[in-house]
Amino acid sequence: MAFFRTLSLLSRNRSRTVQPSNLSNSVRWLQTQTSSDLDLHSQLRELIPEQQERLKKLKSEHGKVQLGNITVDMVLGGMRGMTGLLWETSLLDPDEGIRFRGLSIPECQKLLPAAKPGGEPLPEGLLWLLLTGKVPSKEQVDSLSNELRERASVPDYVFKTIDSLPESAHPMTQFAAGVMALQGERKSTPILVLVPDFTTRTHVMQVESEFQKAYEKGIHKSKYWEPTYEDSLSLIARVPVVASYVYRRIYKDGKIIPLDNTLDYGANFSHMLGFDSPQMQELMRLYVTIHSDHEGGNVSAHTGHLVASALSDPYLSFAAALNGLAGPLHGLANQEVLLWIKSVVDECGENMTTDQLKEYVWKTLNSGKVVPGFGHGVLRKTDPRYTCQREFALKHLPDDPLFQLVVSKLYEVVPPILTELGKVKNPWPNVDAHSGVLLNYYGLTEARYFTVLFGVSRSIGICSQLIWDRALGLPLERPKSVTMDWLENHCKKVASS
Ligand code: CMX
Repeated sequence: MAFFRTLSLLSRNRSRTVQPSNLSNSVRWLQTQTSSDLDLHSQLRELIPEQQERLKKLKSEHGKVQLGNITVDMVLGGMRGMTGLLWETSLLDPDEGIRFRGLSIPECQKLLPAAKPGGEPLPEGLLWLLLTGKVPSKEQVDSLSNELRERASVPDYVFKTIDSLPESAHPMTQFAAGVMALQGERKSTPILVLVPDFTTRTHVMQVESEFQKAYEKGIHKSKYWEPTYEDSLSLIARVPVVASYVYRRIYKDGKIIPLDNTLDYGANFSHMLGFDSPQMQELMRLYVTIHSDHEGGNVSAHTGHLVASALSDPYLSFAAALNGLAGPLHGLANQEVLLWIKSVVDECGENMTTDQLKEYVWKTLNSGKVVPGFGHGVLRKTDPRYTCQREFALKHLPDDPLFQLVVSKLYEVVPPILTELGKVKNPWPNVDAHSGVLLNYYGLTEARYFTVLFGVSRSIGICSQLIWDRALGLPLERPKSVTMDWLENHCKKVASS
């Protein structure tokens, strides 16, 4: 096989089975699988035919079953409440929050292998879970860690692409440019091209993407998932290297720290950024795990999925997803929260009174801004990703003044004010309300960088689903749009009938 998958079958080991109360169907079907090798790719190869059959049956037996009615409100309201996407890796319940292949965050913390007993889950374990629906053994996770390290080499032209941007460019811009460059070319094969003056010159035009190479050669659609798997695993392996390059370039005088061949994914990312304390490594494992996936409709996941539906390769699709993540109503809220909290402290002091904080929240709202870190498009309760970060803080930094401000004062003050507005559907904190405070405590104080961390984590969820998109042969996404004229006429017709 032309692909450069390097993991060998090291030993035989049976997967752990799990018995949480409400396992989803996806986890249940996968528990019945008996394959026990350490190779993720072989496991997927076994699982895919069964899921293809499942989808076929769903289409043929239940294709005409209705899932709801689309209203004008939904069309005008950003498609809220419209069920319109298949997304296998996770499902978001408005009250309970996210479940990864049926497992809640506390269940993942309990069941997924950790670096040491009782520690936070290793993100590689979550990747295995998202891809296979099985809780992996520690040996499987170690094997995947090893594979990701082996895939983590980043060609020099990626760094040159980033270097061609001004250092003042937003870290997300530099990161997304680096990811786009990853799709580029490793071995140059000059080809002749015609230029406008009708002369010819040599030009290099090849891609790193295994999917694109295979597509150009004419791969059969039933095999699309294989090069997509190769690209996805390589992309997931490489994004921490690109992301930490951006960080060190902007904030640490370009002093780059290479990958450590003894560390797992989360710890290595922390290490390459320049943070080697065991607690920061644990935080990074938790951070990467909980930010990875949030079902399919959020802007970054949906963008990645949409772009990939045109058979764009994983690098192109994920770079597009990052550009969506960089918006302040989505992933940029990660940075906005800390900047906002710092501006509150600057104005009111660390020992601000509740009344001063209320006044600042109202000032924010009255100036037409949102309070970052609160509200959600789907969730209707406090985000469990917020809660688990709060628990981490209670364990490791209970006396940190910013943590005190976030958990006690903001939690007390903001939800009643947002409720008073009368239009906010969820006044409770989301994932972004907490993460910046934790990172800041461990010395990662550069808030403008935070969304890049979110982006690294999202590669795991978006690429896992992308592999399944290809395996299941999901089609080009192309919903129908209408004009206001069309809607008005339609409503008139409905009223008259
Ligand atoms: N502060 C002020 N107003 C808010 C608000 C907040 N935190 N959350 C919602 N609202 C407003 C909306 O702007 C909207 O106002 P208009 O009708 O005037 O446009 C109204 O309340 C209704 O919005 P909604 O249905 O409750 O929420 P949406 O699904 O439209 O938006 C979200 C969801 C996340 C964009 C919104 O809650 C928000 O802007 N929050 C702050 C930014 C943030 O934290 N984003 C991160 C979300 C998590 C993530 O993706 O990372």
